[in-house]
Amino acid sequence: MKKTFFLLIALLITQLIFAQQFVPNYDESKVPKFVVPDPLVTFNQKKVKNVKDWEKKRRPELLKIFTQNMFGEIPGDLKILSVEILEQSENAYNGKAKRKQVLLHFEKNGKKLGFTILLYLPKNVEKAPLFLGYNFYGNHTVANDADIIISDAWVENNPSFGIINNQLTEQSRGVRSNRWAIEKMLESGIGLATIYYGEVDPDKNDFTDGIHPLFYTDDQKHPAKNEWGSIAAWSWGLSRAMDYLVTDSDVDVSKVIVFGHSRLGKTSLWAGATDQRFAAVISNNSGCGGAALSKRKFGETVGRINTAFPHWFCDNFKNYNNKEELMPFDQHEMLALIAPRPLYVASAEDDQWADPKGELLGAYYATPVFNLYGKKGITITELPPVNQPILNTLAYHIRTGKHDVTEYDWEQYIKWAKEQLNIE
Ligand code: GTR
Repeated sequence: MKKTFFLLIALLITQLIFAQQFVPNYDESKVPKFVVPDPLVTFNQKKVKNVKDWEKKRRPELLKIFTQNMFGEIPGDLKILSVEILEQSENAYNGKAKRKQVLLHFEKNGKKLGFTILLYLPKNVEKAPLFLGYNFYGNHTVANDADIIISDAWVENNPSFGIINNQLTEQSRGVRSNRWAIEKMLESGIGLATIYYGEVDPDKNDFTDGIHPLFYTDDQKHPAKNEWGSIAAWSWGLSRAMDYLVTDSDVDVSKVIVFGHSRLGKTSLWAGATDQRFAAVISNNSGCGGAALSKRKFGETVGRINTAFPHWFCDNFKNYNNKEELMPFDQHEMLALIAPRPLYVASAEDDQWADPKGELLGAYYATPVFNLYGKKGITITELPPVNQPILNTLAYHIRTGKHDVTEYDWEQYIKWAKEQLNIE
């Protein structure tokens, strides 16, 4: 009895400490003073003077530090075993598109995994530029299209989409069509390739499913401290999708724009940083661990994200829980890894959790690297007026509204992508 009482008290105290630690700060005057690491000075204090220094010295050391301390190393190589065209049609999306559903098979150490890419390609374009991005609730949620195959992978329950028992059903067909301006893309001569992220790695703190176990040796149950979390696994999946796309004669592989929202925006940034075949990158409301500077500790923080989602990053990243000031890097340097390729960072006014100002500053402090290549970036340190995009190579906007992907966002992305990648 006494023991239970003390245990309860201990539990209460731990919870209180936890709650206090993670009260998010939304007050600009309480943002701590911090030093922004200079992307153009190496860890040995050598000034990066030109593109060569950047590409030969600084970029590789930054890529390494993000890999080892944040997203995690991929423990080996794995190529597509086989490609299976599950379905295709010359007459999809009210006759405006070709559709393909392509299943990629993988196998390693006797274990298997497969994920399906849904492609809509504009009919009147011989080799189409593409937006490539993950969806949160299955390919069949992105359009009201009866022919999209429903995934049987694990999914987070969402009763408002009719998702119970962690299973996708017919009920959720088209429920996320508002987040994908497919019509607008097709009219602009750009296609869409999308994948349900849960097929690559289910979004839960469980490393016995998804892609991770294919790389385990013996009775391993978890990646090592410096090895990949789920975000690196998802971005690995985008690179494997790219491996397929380069073989698809309907696609212009020099114009694949990797896109993602929120956790999947963190993913698109990491995919763009690690795989230079992506011609451009879009981060929609990616926030903490994405485009926002961690050292500001505004909204979601490193400690909070690593506690709520312990599987997203590698375990080494937890060393910086509530110790952002000790980080020898910050998110602007991840954005800089994408230079000189076009990069769009987008925020939403009511999405303070993702720290819009921190996202703007991420772009601002990445800009010197873009400038090194003669490309324009972001030169302001105060948020611009809402709905007034800055469409440079490194682009930024803050729109009205909440954490979401809207028609407005897509209008900007399409306009910018067309300009940046010379899409007719
Ligand atoms: C939130 C998380 C954010 C963001 C978001 C999302 O709960 O704290 O970092 O990733 O989820 O992915 O929708």
